[in-house]
Amino acid sequence: MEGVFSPEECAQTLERADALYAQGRIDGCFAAVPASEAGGDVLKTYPRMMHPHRVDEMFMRFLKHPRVVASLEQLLEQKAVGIQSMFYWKPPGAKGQAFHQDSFYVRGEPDTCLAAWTALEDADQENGGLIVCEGSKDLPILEMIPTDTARSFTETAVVPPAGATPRTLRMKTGDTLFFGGRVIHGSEPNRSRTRFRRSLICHYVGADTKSLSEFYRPTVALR
Ligand SMILES: O=C(O)CCC(=O)C(=O)O
Repeated sequence: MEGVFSPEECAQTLERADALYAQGRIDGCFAAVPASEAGGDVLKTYPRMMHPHRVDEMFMRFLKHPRVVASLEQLLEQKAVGIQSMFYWKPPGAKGQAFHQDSFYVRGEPDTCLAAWTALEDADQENGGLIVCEGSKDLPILEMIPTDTARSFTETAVVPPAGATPRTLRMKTGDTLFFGGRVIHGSEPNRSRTRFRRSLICHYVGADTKSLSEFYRPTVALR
């Protein structure tokens, strides 16, 4: 969906991320390692922020973004609750994230997991934009096997079965992709020399969810 976040909202998110990052570390959210101690791993210097909505009012507000919530509820055909926010810097040279299904981690019962992946700046093949496998949304949860950690900061991956076709998306600043928890997705390294690929990634489940991995609690009411 194009332009879910306005240019001002994208800029505001980047500004808040900068302000949190300036603190160096926030327990339960991130801990940055100075470049001089990171052994060349830029993701140690720019680690993703986990659950920034738990420590920052603006991230909480954007987890509840009215246009996101309206789309989620249309897709889910019920009320949704927020379970996760993440902010990715993905600086030049950063590794990607191997193919996976979010439902593998979320373990919702019933399984209604939906992601809202918002580009805070243009994302494409060069800077490690999101890759989704078309034809994968109704697959069962697949086995995870060890993967190439030279290209992925995560260590395990699913192998897309026949009929699941990887496609790299081109997303403009403010665009949001909504996708279900069974969709196989991931990304390649950021091969740009200059461009970050900053994104806000939030996860939701239907309000009728009975059980869920503990990592995603407490859930957040969206209205
Ligand atoms: O943004 C990426 O590179 C991958 C993000 C992702 O796979 C996820 O949030 O589950």
